[in-house]
Amino acid sequence: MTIDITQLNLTNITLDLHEDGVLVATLNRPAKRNALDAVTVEELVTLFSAVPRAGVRAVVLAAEGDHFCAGLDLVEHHKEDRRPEDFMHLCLRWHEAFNKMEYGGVPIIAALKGAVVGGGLELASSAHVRVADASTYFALPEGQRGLFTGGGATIRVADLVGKARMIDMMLTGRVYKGREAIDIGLAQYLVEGSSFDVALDLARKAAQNLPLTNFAICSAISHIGNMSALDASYAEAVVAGVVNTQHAARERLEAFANKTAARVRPGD
Ligand code: 1HE
Repeated sequence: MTIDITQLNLTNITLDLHEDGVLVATLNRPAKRNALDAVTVEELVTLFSAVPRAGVRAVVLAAEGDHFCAGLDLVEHHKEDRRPEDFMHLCLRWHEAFNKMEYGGVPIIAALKGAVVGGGLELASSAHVRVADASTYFALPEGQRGLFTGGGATIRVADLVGKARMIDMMLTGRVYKGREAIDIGLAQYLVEGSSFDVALDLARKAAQNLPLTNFAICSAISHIGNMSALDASYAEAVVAGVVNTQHAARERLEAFANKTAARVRPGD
């Protein structure tokens, strides 16, 4: 059964489904710098549980206001005065949402700006492609707040930048931006204008790939990364067996064979 994604009843995330199957999902609590309260985390679970079953070809994850996301809602956390088990269960919901993103099989392109900090960086690192602009900066201020990461940074941020850089970010509050942030792997693109425009372009490109191919790119690579080399090579062969023989690819292969398909060329 295909889900009508536009029928989801969300308050903190707005949805705009384009005709080409690109879904623009926008964090919409700019007055709170898009901090992730428990409600927003549930909405992320709902959204990214539905996306793979809604015919969505690619997602742009964007944000209202000047900041992508200020991480955990610290005011809610303070007010709730949570017990260890309460916070552990909350973290499991963050993981539910972010695993749905990373392993869901639908390309997610994050349009970053301003603060991408703490849980905001955990959210961004669950997307498949990150686009930063001149205003974007990255940090893990948990160390200074008396907290620890709980939304997957020990897995995904460490994977992007390496363990030593992540530990330094947390111990010293180091902030990365601009070219340096790209060079260490926090984002793949640094743009002069709007990160949203470039993210949308990239999503449109990705949306033209066959869905089964995108499914493999946006789930198998992550799953295979969790395996031993022996199991990984087996899993890769099985995935390629399915993807590389899909009927829908025949047209593209024929176009290459009869020389009508675009050739791979370096860009400008
Ligand atoms: C918030 C939050 C928040 C802003 N939770 N309410 N995250 C942090 O340590 C980042 C904390 N936030 C900041 O450092 C700054 O707010 C920003 C750099 C993001 C933006 O600065 P600015 O000057 O534009 O805004 P502001 O004046 O600090 O905040 C504006 C409002 O947003 C204000 O609310 P108001 O009702 O008083 O107007 C702030 O309280 C609210 N706000 N950030 C709640 N984070 C699963 S574990 C994950 C662990 C973490 O993520 S630790 C959190 C790290």
